[in-house]
Amino acid sequence: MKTIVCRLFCSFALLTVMPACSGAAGTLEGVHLDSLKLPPGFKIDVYATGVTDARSMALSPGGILFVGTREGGDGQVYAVVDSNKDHRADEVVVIAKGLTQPNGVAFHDGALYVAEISRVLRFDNIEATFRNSPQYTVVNDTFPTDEHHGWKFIALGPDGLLYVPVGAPCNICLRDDDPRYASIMRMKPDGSGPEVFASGIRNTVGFSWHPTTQELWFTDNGRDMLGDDLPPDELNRAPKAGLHFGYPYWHGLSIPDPDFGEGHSAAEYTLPARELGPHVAALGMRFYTGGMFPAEYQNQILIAEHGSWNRSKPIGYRVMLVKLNGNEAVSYEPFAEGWLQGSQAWGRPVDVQVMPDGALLISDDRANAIYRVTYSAP
Ligand SMILES: [Ca+2]
Ligand SMILES: [Ca+2]
Repeated sequence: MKTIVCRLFCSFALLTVMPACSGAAGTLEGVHLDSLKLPPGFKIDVYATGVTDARSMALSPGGILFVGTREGGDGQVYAVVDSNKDHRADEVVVIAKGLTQPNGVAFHDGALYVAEISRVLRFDNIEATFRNSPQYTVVNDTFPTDEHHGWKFIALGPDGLLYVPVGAPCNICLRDDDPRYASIMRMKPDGSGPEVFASGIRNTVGFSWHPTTQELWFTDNGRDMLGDDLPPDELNRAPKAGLHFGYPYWHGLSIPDPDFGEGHSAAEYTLPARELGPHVAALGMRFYTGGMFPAEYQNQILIAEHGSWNRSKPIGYRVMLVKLNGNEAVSYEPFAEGWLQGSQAWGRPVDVQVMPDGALLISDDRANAIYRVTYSAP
């Protein structure tokens, strides 16, 4: 593997195509910050550009942002580095390439974990080695190889286990020949002991654990081809192992699947904590745990919506805020929007990441950018 270092900002060689140093961030090619709307007091800026196919994010203790990709590049994983600590990236380093849809990234015990479709890799001591063609160890290569919903979000749970979802290899199908399909699995970080943690999940590409209850919350993408407004995407809560979340039999709170739902009822399944918009493609989600945003945001959920394709009028392409009252998800409202203009979207949010200073990063795999949202009282 060859390490490629791309110096993004303040590089004279790139000034002509990336005039980031001018401070006129709204004019960056393909990025239209001026069209983005957030609540009063919030500001959005560019953290990094040129991050081709920026997908899931994971932050190291030293502040290096690792970013996975799906299919828009060369199977690469990035380290995005803010060397001078001015809250804007100075370098985007390709630490690996040629991987198979390495969407998932997680940091644990000095190592970066990367999930391809069927393998989980570990790059040891990555903060010290990321510039020097780091080698990896394959910790598990036994996941299904299906490309359909095969790309993964991964994260370390409070139980010290690595959570690895396996999507349904289809739009809608029953694959009870292999209980790993349409599940969230978990295993020891060394790759041993994989087990199904939760089932009946079509395709989750974002999850996180509540900061105080330590319970897993996750997004799930609803099936396609049931019309513009059915079914909803979902925000789910899994307080324990062994729950079934409905797929392919049951969608949202109350929708039996036309092909698989007959003879089933809502009572058989763990229903979503909140129905999200139809076809919005709810992906990355995090609890806001920083100290910068107003107190009302504390421990609330921010969800990146990648945006619809299976709908006559597009929706999504935004970051939503879900407020909780205990375990009840009591509201669902736009937090950052404007990537969708009319029927055209210039950007597609994929993941969100709370930074140590309380700012929120948002990745975008269409504008190939990472944004930084800050707050100061108006
Ligand atoms: Ca910087
Ligand atoms: Ca469900």
